[in-house]
Amino acid sequence: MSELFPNIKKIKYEGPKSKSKMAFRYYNPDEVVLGKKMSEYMKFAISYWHTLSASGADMFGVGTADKTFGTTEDMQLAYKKVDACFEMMDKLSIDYFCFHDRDIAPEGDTLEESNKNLDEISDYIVKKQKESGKKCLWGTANCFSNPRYMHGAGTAPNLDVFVFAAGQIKKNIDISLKLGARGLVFWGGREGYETLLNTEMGFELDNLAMLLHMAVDYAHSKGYDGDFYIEPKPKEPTKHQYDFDCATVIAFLKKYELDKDFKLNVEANHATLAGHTFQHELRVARENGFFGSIDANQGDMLLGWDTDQFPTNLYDAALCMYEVIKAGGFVNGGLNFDAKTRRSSFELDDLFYAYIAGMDAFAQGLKAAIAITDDGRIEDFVAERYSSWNGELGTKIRAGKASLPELSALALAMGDVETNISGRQEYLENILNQILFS
Ligand code: XUL
Ligand code: CO
Repeated sequence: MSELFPNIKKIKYEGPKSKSKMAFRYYNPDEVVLGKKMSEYMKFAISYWHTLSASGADMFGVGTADKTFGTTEDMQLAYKKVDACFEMMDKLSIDYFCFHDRDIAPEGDTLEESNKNLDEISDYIVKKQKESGKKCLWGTANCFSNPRYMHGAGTAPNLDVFVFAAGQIKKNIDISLKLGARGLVFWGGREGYETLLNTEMGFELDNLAMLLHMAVDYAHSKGYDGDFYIEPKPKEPTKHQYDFDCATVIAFLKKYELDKDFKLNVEANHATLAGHTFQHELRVARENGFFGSIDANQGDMLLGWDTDQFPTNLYDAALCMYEVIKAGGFVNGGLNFDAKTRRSSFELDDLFYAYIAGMDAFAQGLKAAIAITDDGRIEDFVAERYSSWNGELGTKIRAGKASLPELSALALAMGDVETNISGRQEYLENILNQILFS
């Protein structure tokens, strides 16, 4: 079969001193880190939609990148995209891909027709998976692009829309399972509101929860024992999205007794849109036992929208990988590059430069995260900061065995707090710089 990226050879690890334009300088798939090959630790994934479909179109102009791969006929193009995806995975040493149903096969005039397209293309993907050993990290149903979802899908006021979404999600579960996915993602791009003047918020949230329960029940009935993820995002396209951030989603999952089934898929640019750092969102997920998977990208802090850039910020990559390590690494999840090249980076080669940049940044991030623990100064400082709790009284309070009157008596005897110690933020930031750049 002829190559779709004939200019690109398989990208090799050549080390930091390499002068090659297309080489990994830090990502060495076979290097063993934390007891695993780097490729197994990172579990990088291609995002099918941005990589094979996004053309660089924006609100002010049509696409700049040609992703027709020599054909414009819908189904032929769908086959070509599969070929392109598998060629890229091979050339970049990426083992996983993530997809929406509508990325891999065109939507037909009816649900039945769309499902038939999915059956046909997924047969071909399974064949390519068997030949290559490549895997599906997660699948998701696109219940936001088609105009029928203008008011939402699981939260639509129109019952027919809810029913259609349920049908689409059922099929997506079938296809995801067929491709061996270990994750099912739910991102509610239009599950929210534009104005409360026309919205029954509680009614909509009840319905969304019901839809998710049905999805879990159905997947389990098919023998699925992988993860379910909600991917939080505060806004865009909807003004206010119900899956605002990790804390909001956790409260929703607990309220509707979905917390045993769902984890979180945390995306960097969604965190910053919610006014949080990426590390904050990962920490909230981890501390509450909801850490699952990651959409690795970055935003532009001067812009207020989701730019989905390839991640190259080493601080963020390091602090992200620090949280991943502390969470015990990925189980069913991984690092999906939910990222697209800039509109002006329109050549197909740019896709490779972008993935190499993201993978190298995360490889550096992983090494830096390990170095933070090995260095010890930051973690020792944190341990010392809380050391006043190590004695008998602290242990008693944390065990829930102290009372307010008892502590009041101690406070009265104390008179006032006599000592406090500095948080030493600047000292710690300097250490982080040393670790990252020395
Ligand atoms: C949108 C986004 C989605 C989800 C899957 O901002 O991140 O691509 O990852 O629907
Ligand atoms: Co995403």
